[in-house]
Amino acid sequence: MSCERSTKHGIVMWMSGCSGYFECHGRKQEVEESPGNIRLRVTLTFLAIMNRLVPYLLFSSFCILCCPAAVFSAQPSSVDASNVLFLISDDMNCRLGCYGDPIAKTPNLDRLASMGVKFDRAYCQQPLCNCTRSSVLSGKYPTTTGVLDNNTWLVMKDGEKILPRYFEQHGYAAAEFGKIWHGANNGEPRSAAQPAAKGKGKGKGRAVAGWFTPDQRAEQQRTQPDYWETVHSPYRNNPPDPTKYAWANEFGPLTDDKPEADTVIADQAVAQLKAFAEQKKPFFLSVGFHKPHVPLKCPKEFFDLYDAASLPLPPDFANEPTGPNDTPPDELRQNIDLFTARRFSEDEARAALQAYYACVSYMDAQVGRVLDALEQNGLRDNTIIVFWGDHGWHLSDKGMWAKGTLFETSARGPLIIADPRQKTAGLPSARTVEYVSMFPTLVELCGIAKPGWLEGESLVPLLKNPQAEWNHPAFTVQPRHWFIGRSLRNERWRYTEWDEGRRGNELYDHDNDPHEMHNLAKDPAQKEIVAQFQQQLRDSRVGQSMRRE
Ligand SMILES: [Ca+2]
Repeated sequence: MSCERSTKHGIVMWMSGCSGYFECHGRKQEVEESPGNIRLRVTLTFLAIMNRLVPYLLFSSFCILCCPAAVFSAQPSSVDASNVLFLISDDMNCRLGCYGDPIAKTPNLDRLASMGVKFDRAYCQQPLCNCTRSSVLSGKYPTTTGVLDNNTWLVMKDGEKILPRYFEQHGYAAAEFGKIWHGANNGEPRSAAQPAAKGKGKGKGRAVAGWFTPDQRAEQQRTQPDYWETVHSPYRNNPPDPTKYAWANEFGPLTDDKPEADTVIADQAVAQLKAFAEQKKPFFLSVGFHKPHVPLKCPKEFFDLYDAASLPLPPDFANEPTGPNDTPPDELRQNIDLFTARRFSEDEARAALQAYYACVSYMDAQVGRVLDALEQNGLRDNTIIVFWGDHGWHLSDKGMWAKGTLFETSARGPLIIADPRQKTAGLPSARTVEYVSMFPTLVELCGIAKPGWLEGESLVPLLKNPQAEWNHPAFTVQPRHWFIGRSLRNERWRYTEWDEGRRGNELYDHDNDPHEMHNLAKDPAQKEIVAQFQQQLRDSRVGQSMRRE
């Protein structure tokens, strides 16, 4: 099909820069961008115009005529000429060849890992598209942005910039293809973001039905404490409606020759790299792939890489959401992505695993095309490459096919940073790092001043020495209804509290229990370490913000 299939799950998703899915799926009226809407924003600095007046005369004139505000708001600065290639995958966990998975066929991500530092313990700050992307792009924790679900806007304070816009402000050309954001969200400054609860959106960051500002969410929490009892949100732990997710449950090889969205996105990125090479100007290129997000469909050749019947199931496999002993009930969530609100068999799980791996390999192939284009255009030696999945994903472990839990599989994701100037290519780092650190890392690598609102720690010391001393745990949060689950991860332990402990806590020893099958929070032998983590969590930035009275 597919025109219908492509339109529904491919191009529309790509158009919106959003999976359009779950809480916004199917609302075509909410789509803000149009196909082929290449979001190229070029800001020429005064310095660049003077230095390269002749070759850029025509292009500068075009920009001045078409985008006077952007041109004149540019703030020339001293810019290191390092380019940035920012690659994102959607709903990808660490089942990759370079992360030690014996099944996954990911030659291109393996190649990228050999070019840089692979972070083996990298964690998103909230395992849900809108929240983790808003965190990375703003440089703030979700408990600071207040973006804690898939229908809340990121609203930056006036004067603050999201990551690619900050690079533009410092003389970079920027372009974005595919799913960078979730939905129409794009990090408008407060003065420009005026979303309303009702009305059709036209222009990003403005009125779109069903979306709210963080301030509006806070008001709802105060005045409508039973709001999530009546508004559908599986991530806030409302019962799922199976009829809404039939499209997500479909998986298998594509049966037509229509290009998948990620193929088109890679095409655009390849063309843009060629254009950037000809411009000879620093660039920040963001490329967001959709796979392996559901529906798990891709060309048959990628399914042929895997034999479903021989795929092993995880040791904590279960036929429906099932936690270890004493799991706080809020930790588990119902499945909606696959096997919506029903049990599944081992054979069904193996078939879905094959589809997941196939989509990973398909996306890997698109990454390979972009890496090849970087090489072919002579940009490899002066381009920093970042690859990250927006969060992890359960693959039948604990009976879930989902993100949105605070278990390791959901909170952990791939992160690879390749800086050609470093001498650490191919080395792994075992330190616990956070996705919110990407913003401060990139500005430091590129010689740009670190803005004051960033909350993450720069990873540059670990790029220089992946085994350097590092005393920063990783924090991940996930709300249920109006309360928040908060989790702390260091190199050995994961400690989690729901509603500041009122609704239970969890402690897992990863040295002895890598699949988190034994909750030790109530083990008398761990009393001291629980108290230590409890204090550390509550003293942290995510523990101090959005506290309940
Ligand atoms: Ca995602």
